[in-house]
Amino acid sequence: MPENETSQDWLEKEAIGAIEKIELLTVRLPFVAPFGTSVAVWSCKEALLVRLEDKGITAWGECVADPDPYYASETTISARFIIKNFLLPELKPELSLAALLRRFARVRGNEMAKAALENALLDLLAKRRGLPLHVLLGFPPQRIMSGISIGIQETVAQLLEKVEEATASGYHRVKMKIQHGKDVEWVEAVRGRFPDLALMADANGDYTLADAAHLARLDEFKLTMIEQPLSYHDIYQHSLLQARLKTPLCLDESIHTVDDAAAAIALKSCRVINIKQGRVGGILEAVKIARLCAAGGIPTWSGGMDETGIGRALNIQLQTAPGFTLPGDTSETRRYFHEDIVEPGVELSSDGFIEIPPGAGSGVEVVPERLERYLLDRERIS
Ligand code: OSB
Ligand code: MG
Repeated sequence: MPENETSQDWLEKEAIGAIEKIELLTVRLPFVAPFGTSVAVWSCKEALLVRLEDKGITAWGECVADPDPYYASETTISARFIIKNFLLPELKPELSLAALLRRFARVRGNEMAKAALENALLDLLAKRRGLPLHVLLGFPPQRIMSGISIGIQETVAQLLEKVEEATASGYHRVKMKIQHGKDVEWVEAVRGRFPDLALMADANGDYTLADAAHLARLDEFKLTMIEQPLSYHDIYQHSLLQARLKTPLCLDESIHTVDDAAAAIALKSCRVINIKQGRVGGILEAVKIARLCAAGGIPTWSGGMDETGIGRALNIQLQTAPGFTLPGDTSETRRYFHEDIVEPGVELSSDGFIEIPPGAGSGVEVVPERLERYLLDRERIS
């Protein structure tokens, strides 16, 4: 299906229709190893899931909010509150998805809550047609580039070991988390050992403009980018920092909407944007941001939130959209969990690429026994 006006008719014109059963679930899956960042160390993935059931079809959405407000202000509990009290009450069978999303716009912020419900509705609409989500969206299939995000380690030796494992697995690029005290020397060590590696660093907002000279010391290590060096809600100060650095900056936390992306591009706050569909209110907003970036000459990539297989599958489908020209944070299932709740899991092929799973919707199926094993609570809404 070509990406044109007619292929998107369903979005504006087709009614979502009745949905027999709507549930909110919370799961908690232990990580293979704790994931350290400058803002928090997470040892498990706790996620709010949206489950829709209709005429034998089950569709899923995953909210990327954590139980804590350390990466973003939304949490699993705030998202549940917003979905139950403000988003689901707007869901009427006669509305198209586009009309529903316009109603969601009245709710300020809360992009992670909105994305979770939009995820589930897109999965449902695609499964009703028996189409993979990327086909419904009008994007041709392609193999997806891989990337890995390595958390803050105790020692430089441990970091080098993790980078070694990642390169041996075939990842197309490696991201290392940095923070005050674990930055210049740590990047220098990795670059010294891996001279040709596509390497970037993510600070999760650990620095201020007063650190500009310190951050400029990273310029000599040929990083592909430095992600979110400054505050989670800043766009302007990043433009001042970018003017002082050779290394491209990439915004993550600061970008919640297509307007944020437009501001960042206009101000030259960054030369790359990390698009997390869960952080920007869903896949359709993510596609708009990718289009804007492509038009502005800003490469983009799909970030991750250590999602379960549900969210990761949606991130994979999203990367078929034009504009996703860089490897994202899409890694193999085994890098996160001993056991995930979906099949098939993500695996890298020998050349480091990821195949889009062939099934309808997101392409993955939740395995009931596994869901049961990691389930914290399950609430039927309607
Ligand atoms: O800043 O990109 C980030 C994980 C959780 C919260 C924030 C971030 C991350 C990652 C890992 O970097 C992404 C992934 O592997 O899914
Ligand atoms: Mg980041």
